[in-house]
Formats: sequence, C-alpha cells, structure tokens
Amino acid sequence: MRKFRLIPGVDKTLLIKDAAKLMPDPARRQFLRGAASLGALTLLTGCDIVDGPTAERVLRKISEFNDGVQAALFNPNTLAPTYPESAITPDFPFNAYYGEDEAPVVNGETYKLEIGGLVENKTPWTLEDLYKLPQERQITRHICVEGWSAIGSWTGARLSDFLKRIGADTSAKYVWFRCAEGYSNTIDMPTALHPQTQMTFKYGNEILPVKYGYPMKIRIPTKLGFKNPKHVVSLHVTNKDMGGYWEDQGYNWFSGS
Ligand SMILES: Nc1nc2c(c(=O)[nH]1)N[C@H]1C(S)=C(S)[C@@H](COP(=O)(O)O)O[C@H]1N2
Ligand SMILES: [Mo]
Repeated sequence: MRKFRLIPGVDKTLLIKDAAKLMPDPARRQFLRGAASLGALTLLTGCDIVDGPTAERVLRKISEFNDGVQAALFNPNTLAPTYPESAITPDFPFNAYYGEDEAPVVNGETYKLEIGGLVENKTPWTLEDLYKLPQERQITRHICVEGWSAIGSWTGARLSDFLKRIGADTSAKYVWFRCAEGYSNTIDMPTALHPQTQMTFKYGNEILPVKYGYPMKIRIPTKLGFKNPKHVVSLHVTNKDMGGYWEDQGYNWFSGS
C-alpha cells in the first residue's frame, strides 16, 4: 500500500463532496447523510487527506457494491452482508506494506496476547486459551482502499465477548491494537463491540496462514481493509486515540463508519 499525498490548503470538505457526486444514488445520499450525522467530513478512509482522483477512486469502488455493503461502511449499527460459500474469492489477495515473504512469523507456542489499558484483568492470553473462546464463522467482503475487494471466510471469537471476559471498560472510547511487525491500529468502541468484529484464528478451514495474519487478526467487515490488523500481539482499551500505521500518515482512523 502506497502513501497518499497530503495537499496543504485543499478544502477537504469540498473535495469529498465533489467526489461523492460520482456515486450513484442511494449510495451518494447515504454517504452525504452519514457524513452529516457523524459531524465529520472524513467519513471514509484516506478521503480527508488524499487528492481528488484518489477520493474519487475510493468512492467509486465502494459504490460498486450493493447497498448492504455500503450501509455497513457508512453506519456502525448496520450488519455487513454475509455471503454463501460459493461466493468466496479463490486465492484471497494478500496485502501489507511489505511483500508476502516478509510477513512476520510469530511463534504460536510462545505467543501471548498482551492486554493493557482500561481492563480489569491484564493477564496475557496464550493461543491455546484464545482458541477455547466460543467461535463462529463469517463470510464477508473485505474492501481495500487500494481498489480491490474480495470475499473470504474467517473464523474466530467475537471481540465483544473477549472484552467482557477481560473486564474491559466498554465505556472507553477506543481499542488499540499493536501488531508483531510494528503495524498498529485504533478502532472506536462501538466498532469493537459490533457483533461481526472478530478475533480471527482461521481463514477458511485452516489455522490463519502467516500471510493473512497468524496467529490472530481482527476482522472488521464494517471497516475498510487497513482497519483489520493482522498478527495482533497487543490490545489496549483507552480513551486516547493512539493512531495507527496509516492513520499516522494521514488516514482517518474512522475509515468506513
Ligand atoms: N499487521 C498488519 N496488518 C494489516 C496490514 C499490514 O500491513 N500489517 N495491512 C492492512 C491492509 S491495507 C489490508 S487490505 C489487509 C489485507 O489483509 P489480507 O492480507 O488478509 O488480505 O490487512 C490490513 N492489516
Ligand atoms: Mo488495504
């Protein structure tokens, strides 16, 4: 994923509204309404920092999908659409800020998920213990701002269940994740508690392959791809926006709600 240019002095509100004109209705109306209800112009990833063509490309890409996908990206209270097995994209794409052969190899035997922040029980979790959490499977669409999307199958525990188990203060504003290779990501608490937000341990029927985020990734079908951290080693509940890898380079952490 490449860095996008920040153009100083560009009126971002106008830029986004302009780009939204390319969207067909009802996507356009939904988008503009969503922006107003959030009181923020930075509704979608990157759009608040990027140049016009990029904003247009992202919005055009999203508008290609059915209303359900759009609604889920624009409204945190909506469920993302799920798909049948037959819709799964063969050879689900790999993406990261490095090449596939550079994906971090985490040792599952010694792995411990570090817990921090506004949480009662900060005992780190082994993979063995994490696997014992009740798990469910979702077949959902992953949308990357770089212009591709794919449907995949992910199995794991609801993040909301886990947050309850560790006694997280769910009135806090954010959950922050740190990844093995240095990637990081902050999500808002409503998204963390969303029923489809998952601590993922399997892709398809297999233990999550290294390229897709072994040993654990956070799957968030109501957020764009870059808000789905892979190789998560640490989770913090916090009232401070801790930013993230792309967010620190100008992306809006909200990215799709
Ligand atoms: N740790 C980590 N997580 C990450 C990234 C990354 O570079 N490192 N890239 C993000 C982006 S931009 C995308 S589109 C998805 C890609 O996930 P996939 O390889 O399973 O398709 O991972 C996201 N999570
Ligand atoms: Mo992405």
